[in-house]
Amino acid sequence: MSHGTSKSTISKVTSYECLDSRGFPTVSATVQLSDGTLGTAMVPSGASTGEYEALELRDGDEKRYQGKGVLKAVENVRKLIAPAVIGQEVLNLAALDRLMIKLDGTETKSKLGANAILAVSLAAAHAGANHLGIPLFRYLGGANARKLPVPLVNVINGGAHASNLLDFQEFMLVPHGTSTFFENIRAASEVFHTLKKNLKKRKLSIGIGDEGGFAPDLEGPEDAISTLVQAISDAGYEPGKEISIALDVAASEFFDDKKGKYVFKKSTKEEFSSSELINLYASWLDKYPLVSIEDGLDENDWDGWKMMTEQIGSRVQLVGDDLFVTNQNRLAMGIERSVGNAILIKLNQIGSVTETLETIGLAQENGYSSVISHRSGETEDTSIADLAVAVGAGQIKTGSVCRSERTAKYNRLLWIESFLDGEGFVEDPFPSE
Ligand code: 2PG
Ligand code: MG
Repeated sequence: MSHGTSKSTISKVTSYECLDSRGFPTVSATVQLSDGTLGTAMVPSGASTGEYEALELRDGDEKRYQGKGVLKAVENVRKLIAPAVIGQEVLNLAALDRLMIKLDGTETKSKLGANAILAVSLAAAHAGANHLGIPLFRYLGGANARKLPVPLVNVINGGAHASNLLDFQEFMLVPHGTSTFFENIRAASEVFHTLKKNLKKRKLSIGIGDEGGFAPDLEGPEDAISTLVQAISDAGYEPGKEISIALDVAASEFFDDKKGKYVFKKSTKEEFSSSELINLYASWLDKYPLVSIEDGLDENDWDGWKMMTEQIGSRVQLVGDDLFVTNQNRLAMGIERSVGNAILIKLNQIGSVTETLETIGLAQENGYSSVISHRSGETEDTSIADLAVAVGAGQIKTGSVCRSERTAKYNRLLWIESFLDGEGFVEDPFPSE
């Protein structure tokens, strides 16, 4: 049914260009309903984007924001999407998303822009929740949505997110030792501050990267990992039992197509084949409390991924980010080939709430874990915190415990936990025995 005039039909859609955490523009949209209810969202933006992501529409006009303006996407919301969705029922989010996908008509949302479509999709989800007077996590997840995620807290930044000598992009703390989000995030914060002291003692930089983690010139990935293990123990926690470590290698960023090798281009220029990198990871599994490796190999290295899954997939979570790009078809290819065992979920990689929920559903049906994720370019929008609880993902990756665009998500989770008033729970995804 469309073009009705019930209280929950869309009556107006507005959009504007706002700023993300790197100071570049991004799209915000507001959906208004016939009864006056509003819903607003802002979309994030990646730096180490996967080749197969939906298209983020940028103006390319060098006179504005160095070509990064999003006025075309904003105009697409106002001139093309708004007229199509006005009169639509907001509570049928799947139909609304499908309508926008059809209006776009391309595989990668390249006509309207995934940033334009997602802004409206997410704003509509908020409007629906607000119309019913319930929190977004309840709206998307139902009455029994109560599982709080374990956070993957990125405290050392490298790769495309920092101008230091680290080739790997993210070194994360995984506090999974308690049954509350509240205590787990405290553990991460205490280690973060201990790490800061330890880096200072070593006369290393305590300046931070794009996701709020430190960006010191450590000697390489293994130095970063052992530095984290040291900080965990120095803060009084037991590595592996209470706090473990996760990596986002973001290997596509340093895969050299011509050489067919992984090259540490920011540091030593060392070269690795897929199997050499896998051996390196395997050796770390023996030495360190490493529980999760994201994008350990390039997004097109399916054979390498297969080998990696066979060799270490039973010992560690292997997360596909650039590999799967939150896309059902890419994930289905992975499932078919038994590649990876977890998927990173980023709304803007696919460009609508409905498709994101469908991809999570496919992962869940096939025993793949889902890690809900921010982008390196973020805003104060906290929708992903609600999404994590709504689908009971069990894990969220949303940066360090500083910079407000990161802590906004943690604070929202703290709010959700307190709102649940004792009925929320954390399930340890990485029990130590
Ligand atoms: C990643 C993300 C988020 P970006 O690779 O997982 O941490 O980075 O948003 O730059 O793609
Ligand atoms: Mg990644």
